[in-house]
Amino acid sequence: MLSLLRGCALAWVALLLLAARAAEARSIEHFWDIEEVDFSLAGMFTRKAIGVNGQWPIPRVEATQGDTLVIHVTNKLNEPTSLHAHGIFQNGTNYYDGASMVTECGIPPNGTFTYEIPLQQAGTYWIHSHYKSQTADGLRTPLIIHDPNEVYKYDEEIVLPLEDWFHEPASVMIKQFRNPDPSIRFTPIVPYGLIDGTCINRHRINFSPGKTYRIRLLNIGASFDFHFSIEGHHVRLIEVDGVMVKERGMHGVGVAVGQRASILVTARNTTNWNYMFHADMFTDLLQMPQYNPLNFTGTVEYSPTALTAREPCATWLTVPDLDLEPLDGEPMLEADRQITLNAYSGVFSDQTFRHSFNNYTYVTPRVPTLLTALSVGKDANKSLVYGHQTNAYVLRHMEVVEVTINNHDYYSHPFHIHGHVFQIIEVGSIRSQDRTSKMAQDTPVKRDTVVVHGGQYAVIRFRADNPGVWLLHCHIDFHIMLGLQMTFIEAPDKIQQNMRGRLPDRYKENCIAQGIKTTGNAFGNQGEVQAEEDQEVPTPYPDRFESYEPPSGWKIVSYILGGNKG
Ligand SMILES: *[C@@H]1O[C@H](CO)[C@@H](O)[C@H](O)[C@H]1NC(C)=O
Ligand SMILES: *[C@@H]1O[C@H](CO)[C@@H](O)[C@H](O)[C@H]1NC(C)=O
Ligand SMILES: *[C@@H]1O[C@H](CO)[C@@H](O)[C@H](O)[C@H]1NC(C)=O
Ligand SMILES: *[C@@H]1O[C@H](CO)[C@@H](O)[C@H](O)[C@H]1NC(C)=O
Ligand SMILES: *[C@@H]1O[C@H](CO)[C@@H](O)[C@H](O)[C@H]1NC(C)=O
Ligand SMILES: *[C@@H]1O[C@H](CO)[C@@H](O)[C@H](O)[C@H]1NC(C)=O
Ligand SMILES: [Cu+2]
Repeated sequence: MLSLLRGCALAWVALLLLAARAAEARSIEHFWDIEEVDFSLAGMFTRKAIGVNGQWPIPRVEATQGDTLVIHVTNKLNEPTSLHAHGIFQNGTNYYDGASMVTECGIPPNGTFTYEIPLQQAGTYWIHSHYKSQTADGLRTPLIIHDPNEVYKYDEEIVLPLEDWFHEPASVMIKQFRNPDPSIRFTPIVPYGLIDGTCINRHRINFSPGKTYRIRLLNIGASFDFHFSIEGHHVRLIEVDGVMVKERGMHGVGVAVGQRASILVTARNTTNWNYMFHADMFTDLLQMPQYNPLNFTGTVEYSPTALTAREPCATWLTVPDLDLEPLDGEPMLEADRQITLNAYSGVFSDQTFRHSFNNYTYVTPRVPTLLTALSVGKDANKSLVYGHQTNAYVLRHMEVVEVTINNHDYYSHPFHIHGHVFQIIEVGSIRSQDRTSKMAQDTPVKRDTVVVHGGQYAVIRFRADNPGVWLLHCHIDFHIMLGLQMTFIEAPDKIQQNMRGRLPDRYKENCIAQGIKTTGNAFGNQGEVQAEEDQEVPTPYPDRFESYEPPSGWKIVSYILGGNKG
């Protein structure tokens, strides 16, 4: 009785504290010197990583919903940099979205910039560079935003950032991936699997008997999918990409690059045994099936002296997006407008291998797209002022946009949108021989990153309720670099009304320091971009495009993963 009373009293105190905290709206301030550091992986090999204040991995950022995250950046690299808060809506603060040459010019070497990001959402997010492939070289860390009124009950929280880590810097690998010769392009690359900068097999998760843990899984890597499970334990999925969902029992959870998931796991009641956790990595790029997946295991430790029980469970399941329901119960949106994006890859006219949407391979404009939208007046409504190669679509304020993404490649792509979550409406196959498809329920799940497997399509919908310039791209770093990216210009009239004259300090100075124009179309000129201006841009070679039919000898990871094929 006494302990029950004390329990209640404690709960009340906690509630009062939380209420006080929510009202406070704190500012979470960080000072980040972004610089290269030597990172030595378990004494095995050392290479440069892009770290912060001399450290890698970069310490994670924690905040509470309602806080403002303030990061003062000094760029100590010898190239530009930027920071993107992945999954954060940046509603009214598009200029802090961090997409280099899209929403800002990038922070030049020796330059500074302060991001001031209102955190209106709660959940599991991350921060990473959006300049070239600096994410792959390590400029990435989780951003955990606590909800003062958390719906699910748990005792403790464990954050597991899963990441692939390579022998070579990304710039070297990208040269390889651009090679038109498939035998060079697909030379196997075998990455390490890390959690928070340590090898997965050295990682220990400590469990106390009977406690319930919220494990936040984040794939903050550059390229590969992870599948996480714990032997001898069931997991309950409660969050995907910051969206709370109705609890769903699972054997394990898959997270593709850019995706996050929270699971609840209740520990066993005794400390007699330890268990293994799996973080298996599915490596689409590997031509050697015997290495796929790369099976990584670590330890769930109840007691340092206990032996490890084995209860293998060999099934890999992706997250069944179409069966999930968001807790907010938002009904399926009715589409006002349809856009189809065909993802193709192949050798382009410049003799490099590239990715494309509708045959446009993304090439960064000479003027950041947001500055074009702000400076060209009524022309901001015309998609061609943003250039051909940004693949820009101008959206009307508040319209519901339906995007069908057809993946004509034979490997999967995790597609990510900025400034929004989208409902996942339908997933299916575009192969003529198996026209399967599956529709969402009345209240479709919302995410910011959806996996579309090779030869499959996904239909997504979102409301254009966030004026700004937002990218949609594959989150595989190497695919962004090869052009799998496009642009939404959402409500240009509202962008001009809301953001003109509100650009932060040093925003334009950072452009001028790099000789980047701050007005005009994608080339800094007047009016729509003419074909001549875009001349040097690569176009597809009709006869050298790849398709979703894989070369013989390939083992398709998508089939193993199952996707909607169950
Ligand atoms: C940055 O500043 C350092 C020290 O002041 C200087 O040595 C270096 O040349 C500068 N680099 C650039 C790119 O301006
Ligand atoms: C642990 O013990 C509690 C209370 O005896 C029981 O309710 C619970 O089901 C047990 N949990 C497991 C995982 O065995
Ligand atoms: C990983 O485990 C699966 C299932 O046991 C197996 O088929 C696969 O070959 C393993 N991968 C490696 C690289 O050993
Ligand atoms: C084009 O601009 C007008 C006002 O200048 C606006 O009413 C209209 O909605 C715009 N169209 C789009 C697609 O934004
Ligand atoms: C942005 O803010 C507006 C006005 O407060 C709101 O109507 C809209 O839903 C918000 N959009 C997003 C994506 O947060
Ligand atoms: C893209 O180019 C390929 C090869 O030229 C062609 O087969 C395909 O129809 C084109 N797709 C679109 C959407 O234009
Ligand atoms: Cu991709």
